[in-house]
Amino acid sequence: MKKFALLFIVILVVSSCKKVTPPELYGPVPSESQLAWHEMEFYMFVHFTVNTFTDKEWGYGDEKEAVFNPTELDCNQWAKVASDAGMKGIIITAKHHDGFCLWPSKLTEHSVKNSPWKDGQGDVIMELRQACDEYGLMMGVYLSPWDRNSSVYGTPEYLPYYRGQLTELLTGYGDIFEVWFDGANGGDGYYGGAKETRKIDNKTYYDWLFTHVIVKELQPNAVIFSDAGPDVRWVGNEKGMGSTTNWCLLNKDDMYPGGDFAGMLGEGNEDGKYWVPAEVDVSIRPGWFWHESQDSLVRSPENLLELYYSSIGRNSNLLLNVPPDNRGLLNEKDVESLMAFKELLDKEFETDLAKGMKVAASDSRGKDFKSSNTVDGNPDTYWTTKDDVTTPELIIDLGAGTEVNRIILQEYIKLGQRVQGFKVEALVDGEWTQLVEGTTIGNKVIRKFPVTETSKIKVTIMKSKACPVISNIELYRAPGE
Ligand code: FUL
Repeated sequence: MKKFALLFIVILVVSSCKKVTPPELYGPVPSESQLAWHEMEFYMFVHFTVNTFTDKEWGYGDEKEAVFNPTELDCNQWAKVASDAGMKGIIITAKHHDGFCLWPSKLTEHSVKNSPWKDGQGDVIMELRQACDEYGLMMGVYLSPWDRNSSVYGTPEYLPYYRGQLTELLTGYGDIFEVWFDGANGGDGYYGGAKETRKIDNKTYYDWLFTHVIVKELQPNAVIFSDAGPDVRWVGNEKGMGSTTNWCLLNKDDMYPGGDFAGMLGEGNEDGKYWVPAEVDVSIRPGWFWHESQDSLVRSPENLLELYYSSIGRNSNLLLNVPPDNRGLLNEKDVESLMAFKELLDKEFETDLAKGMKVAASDSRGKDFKSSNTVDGNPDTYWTTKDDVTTPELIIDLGAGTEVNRIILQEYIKLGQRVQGFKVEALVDGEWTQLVEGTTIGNKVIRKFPVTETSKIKVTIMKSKACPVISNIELYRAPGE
């Protein structure tokens, strides 16, 4: 009998020491550079070129270099504003469709080197690099594939030119976090004086795969953006609207920049073969470039907050364009609005009411994966269940009755995007009342609901491709009703 008891104790000890393993990866997962990109969340787009001085959105390509003459250009001001607004980087139009280069490219005369600005000795990209370093921001570059200035655009000769410019940017200016390839391609232009329409085949002309190899070789940590990835995809609109169902997954094999896919880019593909999350690009003004006539049309702080919810709150990153004016400064109107927006944002998410609260779950995989990991403020810990459990629920005990009206949910995306449906309820007068219902979560969703006083919040995963893996839940009482 004693022997049996001993054996039983040994089995008990051995089994309790046996390490419970994390769930297997499910489907495509993000690369290291994509994970770093997800953490960037919010960054600035800077549209700046000859258009800033000619009052155009698309320069024809015949603009004289002499028009580029900012009187007070100050990249430190751009970087300070970006940083004060809570942004983590700046992506600049090193060359827009007009072909004018903001750096002294050796491959063309159409650049700052022939402008009066700093007597042709200036380099906007270098100044931005230094400013980004000063303010702890990442830097990214936009290099328009379409070049309305180049005489060789539309011929095979253009490709070495384009790639040569890309190489200058990716070798001369430190670490680049994102390389932005625009889908707008081909049409009429100056083309070295030819002044004609040149159409290219978006699918074949640029031989994108080869260009991607160059980027990966020169900047292994950078992500590549285009309509079709390969690392980050366009959200499919320029209105600031992420999709409420938003898979970080995409079947991109037959896709290319400038193709006719906008309609499906918002949602991505539930069964996508690649991890290609969405980025929302939108301007703080009606245009992408500065126009004096639009100084009165800058988005309000409240509108910027709505953009935050419809992008970052929908599992996307937000690339907000703030174009410098013809002095080379972010305009007072834009700065004022951005700073007021940041104040609103800070008030919105002032105190996380779920942090450190007691949590109970219908299932857990073991102590390393316990439900309280969702409220520990540590992005590296998570709650998950046994493999065969895909619809668990979790209850956060807020103690006393507490007013709440916002919830943040995050999956631990290193193990893949899994959740297909969820709901959030509150215990009100002894009954569970539904606050929110949703489909995907992914890296992050933020949802609003009417102010509700409750002592308990229940999150139910209604449908998941595999056992859900939730890293973070936050609750807030934002100002207002
Ligand atoms: C578009 C361009 O044509 C616009 O000028 C702007 O740069 C926007 C971000 O992308 O395709």
